Amino acid sequence: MVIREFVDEHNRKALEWLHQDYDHLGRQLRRRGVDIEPLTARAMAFRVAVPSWGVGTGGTRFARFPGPGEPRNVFEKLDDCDVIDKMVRVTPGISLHIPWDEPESPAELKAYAAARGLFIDSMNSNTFQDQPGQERSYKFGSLTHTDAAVRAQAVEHNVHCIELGKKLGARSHTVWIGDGGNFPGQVHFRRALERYLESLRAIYAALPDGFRMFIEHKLCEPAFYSTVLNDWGTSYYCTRELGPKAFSLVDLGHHAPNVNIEMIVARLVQLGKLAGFHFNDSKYGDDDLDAGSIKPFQLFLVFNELVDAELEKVPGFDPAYMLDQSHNVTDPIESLMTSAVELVRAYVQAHLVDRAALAEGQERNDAVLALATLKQAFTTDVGPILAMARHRAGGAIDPVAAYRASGYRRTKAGERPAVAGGGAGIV
Ligand code: RM4
Ligand code: MN
Ligand code: MN
Repeated sequence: MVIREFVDEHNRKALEWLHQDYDHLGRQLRRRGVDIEPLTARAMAFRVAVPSWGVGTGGTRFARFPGPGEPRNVFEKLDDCDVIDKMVRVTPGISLHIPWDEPESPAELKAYAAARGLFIDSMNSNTFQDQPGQERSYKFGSLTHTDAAVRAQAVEHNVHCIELGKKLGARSHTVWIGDGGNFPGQVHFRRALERYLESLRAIYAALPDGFRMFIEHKLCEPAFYSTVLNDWGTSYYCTRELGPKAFSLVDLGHHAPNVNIEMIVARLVQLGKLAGFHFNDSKYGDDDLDAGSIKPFQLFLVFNELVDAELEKVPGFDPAYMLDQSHNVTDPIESLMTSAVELVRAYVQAHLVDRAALAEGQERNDAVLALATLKQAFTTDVGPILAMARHRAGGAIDPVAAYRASGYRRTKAGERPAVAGGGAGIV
């Protein structure tokens, strides 16, 4: 299966129209005093990591409906990630989940990724499930468990992830915990947080130079009454207590509906503790939908804050962009490509914001001018810029159409008969 051939064939058909659209948009932007070429260069330079667990089909609390040709091990997951990157050209980094992706030989896995132009970007620990043969259970928590022996086991697993990450060339380790309470009174809030910090300190001590630790808050799920790391403020407190290698990660699906996430982003930027993102979208909870599918304006506003910080050169500003999705009803490859494209869209649109006009609106308390300035950028169809960027980088002008035409999923359905427990999907 030579993906490149399908991309080229598809692009040949679409290229003439793309040139027309791109030239037209270029003329429109020039009238606004904007040069299209630097925007295209920015679109080409954007990067977001793909989650290994995202290339499998997820499920709900009720059922999982496996899709055809799902990857059955980490190598097959990388094959799917490779297709995504060949199409969209912005996703060479991969986030791994341990032990779902535990390699027998880290060197072999690293080489397998490198041979495809991919690399392991980030590690994720899993202390929200019990693994076969595991000595102590996480049923009542892991890093915050009342039993010190369970906490030690969870710490050890995280240290193992960091050690493995070093061998794989990863640059960060993300800790998300399922710890919390289902009933009022079940968990002593203050003591649980103290235990959490104590465990995190032990993990933090294992970080090599240049390796960052991200902690990820979540307001509910799997425990529905309370979680230990419930919000960004608690997360900020913990990362500040831990030290300069600890940062607070924002997963867009981990907040209550209507929370002003772009403002949380601005706060964490200002406080020097923004780790980066798990991008996805949601209507009610941790829905893990494709980025920008429910609230594209929110996604744009998040990027507006990020680009503002980038242009202002805020010291230490270096966020890690990662996707974190689970797909119940779509082909995971199509969903992940779509999300990656939507992020580049929001990023380029945020670069279109007339910052001088916005500042003027803010200084003069002119809310109409300020909002209109943002809306002008948000309503500009930057599709031709994104498509041209992909084309110039050797990717697909229309990734989903090219992928469908390639028959990749059909081929894999024949090659990969289903197995149980492939470590795909969930939450
Ligand atoms: C959690 C969280 C984590 C992810 C797990 C699978 O809700 O978003 O980032 O690793 O799900
Ligand atoms: Mn996440
Ligand atoms: Mn999540």
